[in-house]
Amino acid sequence: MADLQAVAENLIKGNAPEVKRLTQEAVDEGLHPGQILNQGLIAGMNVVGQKFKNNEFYVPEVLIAARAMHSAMDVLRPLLSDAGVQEIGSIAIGTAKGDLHDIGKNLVAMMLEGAGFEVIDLGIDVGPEKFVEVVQNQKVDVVAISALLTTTMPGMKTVIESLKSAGVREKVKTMIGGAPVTQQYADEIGADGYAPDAASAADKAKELLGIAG
Ligand code: B1M
Repeated sequence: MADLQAVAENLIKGNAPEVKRLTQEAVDEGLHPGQILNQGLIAGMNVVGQKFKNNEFYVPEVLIAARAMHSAMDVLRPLLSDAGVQEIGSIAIGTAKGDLHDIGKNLVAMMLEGAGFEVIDLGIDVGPEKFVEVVQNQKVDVVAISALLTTTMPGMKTVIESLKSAGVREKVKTMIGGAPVTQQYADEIGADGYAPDAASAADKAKELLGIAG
């Protein structure tokens, strides 16, 4: 039987082939991809984060765990997308300038895809000009910015200001998130929305666009 705890445990150990195999097994047994994501992969990654914080893990262990997570996401990504219906809106997402963390951003992107959004992933270390450019040149309903460092959070404000300067602020909704980000910060910088985790990010994006359910 699919064992999501084993998924989490192997992810913490950085055993990529086993994480991928167990993820595939869980999928084959019919578990919902969102459940595998939350109770297996995210649960494991949270422990990794905690261990990193407590200096029990160092950068290499964290990177190896992140690689295991990515390999399992190759299995889950298409299924999360399939769980969605027709695209309900378009979201440009990126990690703030100077910020190289992308695990949370990628999870948010996948949940958004799973909820039925078209996701334009701008990657990591995304400067304001890149956000402005995509809003000017493509159909974008929401600009979503992730930051994991207190030092890169101000970059989110710069994006919003740059959208204003370029005259496209009113064309889009903006939402932000990431471990150090709060609703209060979102209010302070004039972001339209904040979400604490990947699942609620999808709900928030729908709410911002007035999409029910
Ligand atoms: Co870094 N790192 N890191 N790191 N790293 C943190 C963030 C840190 C809290 C660790 C610590 O010290 N306790 C700390 C930040 C301190 C601070 O500013 N407050 C830190 C630091 C200091 C650094 C470096 C400066 C370390 C150094 O070099 N001395 C350096 C900076 C590099 C840079 O960005 N310029 C650095 C580097 C790295 C690695 C490269 C080794 C690696 C990143 C690998 C990668 O992403 N590809 C890494 C990692 C993995 C972490 C921790 C351990 C885990 C982050 C993670 O992936 N969490 C992290 C410690 C921690 O979080 N406890 C840490 C799992 C992920 C699922 O959660 O990203 O929070 P998270 O995403 C969640 C929510 O936040 C939310 O949904 C996600 C899923 O539920 N969310 C959104 C995220 N984005 C959202 C956007 C939304 C809505 C919700 O709307 C748009």
